[in-house]
Amino acid sequence: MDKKEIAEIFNEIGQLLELKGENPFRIRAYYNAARIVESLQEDLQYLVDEQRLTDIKGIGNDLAAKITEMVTTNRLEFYEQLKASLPKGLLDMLRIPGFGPKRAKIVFDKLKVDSIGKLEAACRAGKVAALDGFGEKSQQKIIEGIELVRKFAARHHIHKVRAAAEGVLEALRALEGVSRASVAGSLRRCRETIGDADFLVSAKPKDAPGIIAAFVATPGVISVSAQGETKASVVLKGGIQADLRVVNDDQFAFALNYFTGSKEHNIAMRARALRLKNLSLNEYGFSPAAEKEKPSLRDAEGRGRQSAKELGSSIKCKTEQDLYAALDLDYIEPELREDMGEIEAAEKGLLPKLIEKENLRGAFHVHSTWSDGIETIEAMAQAALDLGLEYIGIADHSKGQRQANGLDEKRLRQQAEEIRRLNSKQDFRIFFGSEVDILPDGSLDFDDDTLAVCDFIIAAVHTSFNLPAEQQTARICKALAHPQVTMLAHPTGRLLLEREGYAVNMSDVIEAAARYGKIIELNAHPYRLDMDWRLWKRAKELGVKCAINPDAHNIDDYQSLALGVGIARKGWLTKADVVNCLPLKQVEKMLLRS
Ligand code: DGT
Ligand code: CA
Ligand code: CA
Repeated sequence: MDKKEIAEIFNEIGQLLELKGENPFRIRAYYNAARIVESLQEDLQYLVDEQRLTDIKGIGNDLAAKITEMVTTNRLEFYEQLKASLPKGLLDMLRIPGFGPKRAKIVFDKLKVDSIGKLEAACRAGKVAALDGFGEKSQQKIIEGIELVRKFAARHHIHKVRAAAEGVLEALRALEGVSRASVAGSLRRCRETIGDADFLVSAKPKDAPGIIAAFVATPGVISVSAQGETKASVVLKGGIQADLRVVNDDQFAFALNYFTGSKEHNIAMRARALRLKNLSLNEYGFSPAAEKEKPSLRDAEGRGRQSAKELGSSIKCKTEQDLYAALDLDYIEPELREDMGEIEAAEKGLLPKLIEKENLRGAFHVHSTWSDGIETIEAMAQAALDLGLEYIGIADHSKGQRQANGLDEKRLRQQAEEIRRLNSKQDFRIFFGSEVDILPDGSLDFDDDTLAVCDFIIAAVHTSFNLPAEQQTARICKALAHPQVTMLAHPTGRLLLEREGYAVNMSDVIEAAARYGKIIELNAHPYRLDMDWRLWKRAKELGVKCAINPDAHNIDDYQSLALGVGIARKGWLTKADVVNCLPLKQVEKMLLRS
């Protein structure tokens, strides 16, 4: 088990103990342990081997023994027993937003409710509202929360699926007889959430069954849903569904294109093949279109498959590049294949040269121990330097964020001093910023003199999510109009698969950013990916710049920058559109000007 998995189990133990009404100190110790383990920099295996776990603050003998057990045996007996001692549905209920262990315990104790289904029934019968400390409003919230859980149940955050898919892909590539292997589907297109992971492999037909058999036995596969000669569906660790197809190598480019999708992109491609070349296109290849196929798009979708099998492919395409070229198109990167104008642009040679991970030169929106980050400024700077970056922008919370240890005016000035000191003794540049709360009326959490201490200001909504859209929009636009604001943080406040963003008119916000020359953040945290990729094309047209921000609270969080780049690519952005692709000198100039 790795750090993340162990941290998750400690968190769950905390919740299970809360459900049992255990001693709060004992509960807190597990939540703390989860945080500590997740942010550990050292290798766990090493700490276990050297028996040095107890050197870590907050890890005593008992926790050390549990971590050792998990690292060495991949399970934790204590946790298994604890889980077995409570109804499983009780834990499921904790996935309902805003419904924690304390509330779960009450409905369990008072109403014998031990599953989401029973909870919903109890709410609909008005029994939950009647409980002490609940009321009509929270009952309604729970019903809405259950609907959200259902809506989101079948999808996963992309970083989780990526992590699970990496190992599978590696295992596939290592198999005997495999010539090429790739992920496909929404994972390859870098969608923000993923329904299932799709894998594609090319091999000789005689090797296909062996490859399928090896796939379903890959470590990380927890159950097999379907298994045939050339395809299989499984469930990976974390409940992630995955599909594998095996095709001949001369079909690979076609199959990769088809299974990468999107479905809408495929339909447009097929229509183009038919219209322009009188060819039928499907996952096996091109073939001459049958006479009856020509009339309509709908027919093209339905009948292509059959005729290709009958006729065999007539144009060879080794790669997807060849396939697009055969349709007189520039190569279209997977991230763009959403039928949002990419085919027209590829036809005219107007596709942008998309930003790449290597283009990033720095990162704004980095937290430190001064607010709710877990590393010092110096450690965050060093880690960024190690990643090859030239600068970071520290932006801890402002005073309104009391629970996040936000800085007041005095501490902000002290932090400015500290950063000046750090900058004077190293080559690496730390810009001094603040993630300043936008108050409900659109004013900022600091006065202008205080704001002026900073090199840059990230304005952020963290409160009053329930304002009517018009008011929320006006609030944000007013903050953007403030001369000292540099950029807007996570514009909708959404938490993917957990909470919808607040109601806000994003096209007004984008226009305001354009009017006032303000940057919009692409918050790269895998739960946010906010501003949404669908909106960047419009922002770019209006000249609004993007900052791909890690919103880093620990060193690992810098990894999300790569995901941010994927989403920026999905939004058609080039390195010229992204301010943290600028070299240090130009960032200095940009911040001085604003
Ligand atoms: P997901 O799994 O919901 O996140 O999204 P995808 O895009 O991975 O969808 P999935 O796994 O159902 O199918 C993978 C790709 O296969 C999809 O992107 C396009 C292609 N595909 C699936 N069904 C159809 C279809 O009915 N027509 C066409 N043209 N393509 C399809
Ligand atoms: Ca999929
Ligand atoms: Ca699939």
